[in-house]
Amino acid sequence: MGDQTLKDAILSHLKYSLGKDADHATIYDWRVALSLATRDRIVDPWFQSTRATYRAGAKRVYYLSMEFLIGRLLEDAMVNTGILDEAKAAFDGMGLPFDKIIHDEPDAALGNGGLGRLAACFLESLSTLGIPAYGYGIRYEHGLFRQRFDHGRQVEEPEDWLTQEHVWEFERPEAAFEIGFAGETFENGGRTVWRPNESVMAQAFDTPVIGWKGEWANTLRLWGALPTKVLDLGLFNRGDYAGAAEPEALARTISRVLYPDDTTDEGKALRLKQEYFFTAASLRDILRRFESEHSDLRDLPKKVAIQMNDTHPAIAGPELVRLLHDERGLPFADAMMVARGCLNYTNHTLLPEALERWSEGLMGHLLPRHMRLIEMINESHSQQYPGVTIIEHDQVKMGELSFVMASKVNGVSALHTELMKETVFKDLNGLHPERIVNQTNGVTPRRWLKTCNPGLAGVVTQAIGDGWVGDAEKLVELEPHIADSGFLERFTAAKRANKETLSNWFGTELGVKVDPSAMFDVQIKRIHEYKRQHLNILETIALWQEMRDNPNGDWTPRVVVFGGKAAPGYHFAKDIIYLINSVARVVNADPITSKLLKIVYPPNYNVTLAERLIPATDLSEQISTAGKEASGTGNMKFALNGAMTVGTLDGANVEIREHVGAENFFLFGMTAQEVWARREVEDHAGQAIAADPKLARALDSLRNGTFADGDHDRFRGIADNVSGPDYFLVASDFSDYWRASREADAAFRDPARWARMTALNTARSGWFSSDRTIRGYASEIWDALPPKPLRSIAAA
Ligand code: 9GP
Repeated sequence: MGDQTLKDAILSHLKYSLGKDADHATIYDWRVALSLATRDRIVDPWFQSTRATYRAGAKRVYYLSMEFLIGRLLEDAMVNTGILDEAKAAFDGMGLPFDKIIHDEPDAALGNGGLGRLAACFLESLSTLGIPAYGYGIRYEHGLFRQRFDHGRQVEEPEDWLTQEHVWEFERPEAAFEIGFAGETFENGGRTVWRPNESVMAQAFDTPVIGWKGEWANTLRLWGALPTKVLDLGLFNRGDYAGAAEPEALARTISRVLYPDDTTDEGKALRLKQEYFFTAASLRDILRRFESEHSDLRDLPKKVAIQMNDTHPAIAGPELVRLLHDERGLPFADAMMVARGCLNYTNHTLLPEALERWSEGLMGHLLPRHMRLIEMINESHSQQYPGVTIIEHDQVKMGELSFVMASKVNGVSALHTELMKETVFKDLNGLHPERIVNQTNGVTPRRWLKTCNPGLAGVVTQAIGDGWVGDAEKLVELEPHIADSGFLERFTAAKRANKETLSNWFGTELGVKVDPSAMFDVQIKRIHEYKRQHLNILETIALWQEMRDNPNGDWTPRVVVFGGKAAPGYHFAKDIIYLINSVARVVNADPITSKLLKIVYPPNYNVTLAERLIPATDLSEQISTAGKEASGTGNMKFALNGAMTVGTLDGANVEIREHVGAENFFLFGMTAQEVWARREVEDHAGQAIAADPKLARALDSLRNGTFADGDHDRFRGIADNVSGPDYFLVASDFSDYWRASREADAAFRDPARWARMTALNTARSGWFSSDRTIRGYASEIWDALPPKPLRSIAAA
């Protein structure tokens, strides 16, 4: 490296790492060469960070997560190391298409949604703040499935990001642990020994994660599964080639596919194996690192804070006790105390079907020693605190296990944390009232404003300087500028330019022509009944019907955009997708409303698509049934990028509204308490439908074949659900949603007012930075600090 310019470094990698000469290099070659040149700028701060951590004997944070939805890394890394402009100039100078090169990168979809993306934001913030940390997870060969639509229906195809070399990672063959399953336990010399009869190797792959300004880098360590024995030579020599290759195939299965569903319970045994696999490998790595520096295991909580991201790594409790008690000989009570001193648990959902439970039979078979330890943990807890059990109806309740084994348990928004105390963990909270704390989620402003929305970020920086990038709460300094019409014009022009870019993309990629001056109304997230995409499409149908009745009315033209995947086995959610696409087909072809309403559903929603849609959004749809969305993080990204929200009092919407001001938020719907009361009302849906002819008419259109080529039955299931049980209260919230949506329309027709409201959303959203969230975890949960001010480390 030395004094080499970035351009020289790119050319040098092209030649010596890829073996290509510039005349014959493809876009892929250039992208890999640029990535390697960027990675070179990260390695030194990465080493310095590790050295500084060792020198200071600092406490490390270990974030255990089944999912890290990191998306593309190149642009983010260039932004954080400050080389983006130089890179662009280098490629412009060579006459090469810079945008195309950076968009060549595959989107690493190692997560389902919010939980995984949160983990990725947290890693970046941990590095930005200089807190020594490791993210631990699984290196899935296939991330979340790729979604395509076949005549409007979702089709899942395997995702294959690793068919290309993943240039950011370093393979660590020396960092490998043998992980066992099943087998038997026996007593030997006063200790319990577990002898598994099946095992795989967990091998580490490290990706450095660089923080803002390139001063500190932490490590994302993902485990890949390898066979302990590559080939059964005996079988091979006897001609049984398939049998001989089986150990390898079976082992690799563990890290082959991201479990595509966070709500249903297929593939249980494999899922439990995945959970144990990465948790066990991570804990061994953590203990190895600790023991290389310290001798007294009782000091572990002083040096190690482990965060269990949801219950997926909950087996960490019994596994850590096993490592300390069975393998290292600490008395059981001490092992419990040390383990609990290190472990913390974040709960991300109150949905009962998403709170994991494992049958005792499966747990006892795959992890016999752990099952026994869970019984011991349960006994020791219930002796001290009668009334709560971890094992019930032959099932291990992983939420309760995590709670009992954690120092702190946190929810992810103020409302969610309160509801946790009142519902799922009511009894445990009564026994341990100090244990539950709140840490409202956040998003990194580097990726979710500076990188994804350079136009708007430039307007902000021009007004207040770039201090906001490292300290997003400085965005409040925008407020005085909002009185300046020149600033508002620039703000609006940046949004308008993003909308034009997106409109062109809709045209070229999806064949849908939209008017960039229409209101862009966007709902992007996993498709789920509680998120209520069906409420949105019903309201859109009603709007279309009203527009057709009165095409010359005072309408605000809308482009309604959806994005999101449904779990493959979640049929109702897949029907909602089919309905949205079917409505889009009819509405978009309607000449009467063609200037007023369009519906766009780009397939395969992922991080990259979010980065494209959010900067161009006017109205953000956050319309879940109150009490169901733990927090949401998309809601924060939209507000930060100057979109207005139409939303319920759910998750972090509540705090967003408090921050941006009630007058800058379109609120509708019942509160969580009202939702509970409403469910008790007999025929609540029927009453709501009878009271709102627009809703009745929209539901009729689902039953009379309007969107189904005359087929009366295709979408009847959705109509019947909303008219009948309607657990998610679509019917009951419909009228108020309609009202709030029309208020949004009216506000949009007043451009000066709209501009002010949206700029205030940006100015007041700095609190939703994941830097603030991580500071909260660091002080209230981990007791972890940066070893030194960052600049002095970089200089050392
Ligand atoms: O559903 C929650 C979402 O509301 C939250 O923002 C996110 C991050 O905390 O976690 C989601 N939960 C899950 O993905 C699975 O429990």
